[in-house]
Amino acid sequence: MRETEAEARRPAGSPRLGVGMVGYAFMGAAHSQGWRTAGRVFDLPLQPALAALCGRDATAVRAAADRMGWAGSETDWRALIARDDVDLVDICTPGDSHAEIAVAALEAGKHVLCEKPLANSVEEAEAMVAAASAARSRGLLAMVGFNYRRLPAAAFARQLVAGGRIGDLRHVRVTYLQDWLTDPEAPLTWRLQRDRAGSGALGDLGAHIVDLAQYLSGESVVGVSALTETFVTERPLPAGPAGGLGGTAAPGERGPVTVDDAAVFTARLSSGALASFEATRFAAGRKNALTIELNGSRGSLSFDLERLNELSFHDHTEPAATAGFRRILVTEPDHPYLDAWWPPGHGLGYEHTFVHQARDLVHAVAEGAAPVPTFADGLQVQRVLAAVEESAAKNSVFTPVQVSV
Ligand code: SOE
Repeated sequence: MRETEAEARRPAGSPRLGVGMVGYAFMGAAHSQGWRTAGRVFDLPLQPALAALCGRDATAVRAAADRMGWAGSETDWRALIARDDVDLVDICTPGDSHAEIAVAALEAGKHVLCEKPLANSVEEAEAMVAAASAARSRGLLAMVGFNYRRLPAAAFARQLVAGGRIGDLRHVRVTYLQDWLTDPEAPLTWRLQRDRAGSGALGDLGAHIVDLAQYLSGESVVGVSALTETFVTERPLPAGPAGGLGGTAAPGERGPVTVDDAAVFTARLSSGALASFEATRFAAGRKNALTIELNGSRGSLSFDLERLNELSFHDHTEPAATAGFRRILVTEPDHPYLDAWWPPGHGLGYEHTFVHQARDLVHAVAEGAAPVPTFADGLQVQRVLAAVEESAAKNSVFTPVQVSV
């Protein structure tokens, strides 16, 4: 097998994979958890070493590095990607810096993991795909972080669909609902600014459900018809850097929200199946509610992230009198990822998706195999997001209904 640039730098026989990460807020914490835990739970061909964490504020990044288990810290991502002890760069920053960091890291001879959505535009995503394919010939790998593929129930659903258990696909029905913007006084964080985030609920939540729908079905979205809305167009500025979703508002000054609050769209898939998608941050009471149902000629599958150790399966070939949705507890050692975890019934959670993501990427690096989802998969999702925005902007495709009251 050809020696990769990363392997060439590693002392002979050392099983180390040096990771450098940019960004340490919510996603950075989740990815750190993944890198820290993967090698302790799974038997990996390379041991992830948390080499250095990067952020602009020296004191804050050092404190975060200590808290999350990173050996070093940097305040400039260019210094991070130049480090000899970093083989792989993990990008957990807002979307406006994904393309620049990813392309530079690949050119510097590093493998790359980039948080979703891959970029803020199709053009940026295309540049990232081009950089990834040039780097591939030098033995370097690039992956986009759609972590929900790594839910055992989702990976298992994919196996069932691919194995023909639901037959020919007719419908995919997906929602991703959160409520952290319901309060009109919630602060204007970077996630509400188009120049930082690219889009709103569409890119943040819609990207996940488009990827999951395509992954589970094994198909691509080939066309969309969409509506988007910004319900609250102005918000108070944040009091300080907002790490998680909310943060505190500063009194007085306000600014414009420049992204969508919600996106609803229908789609046609490559087989002709019909799909519907809803992504919103205004579904009061829904915290992180992702549901997906697939209906086929032989059966149906249904998943709910709030019950993530379960998968519902209806086998339509069974006699009607006894058929019906049954709950599969996805905690058996035969289910994806679960042979390394707890005994049956002792379920997993959100954070484990990041452990599985790290595990899969480490295997890919060790084996020199392209890790999925690739940057090309991320670009395909980006194209769907762009089509949704284009459709929503074209009021002409929206047929108004006369209101008679
Ligand atoms: C915020 O809406 C968010 O943190 C997303 O950015 C993540 O991708 C998702 O996993 C949880 O919600």
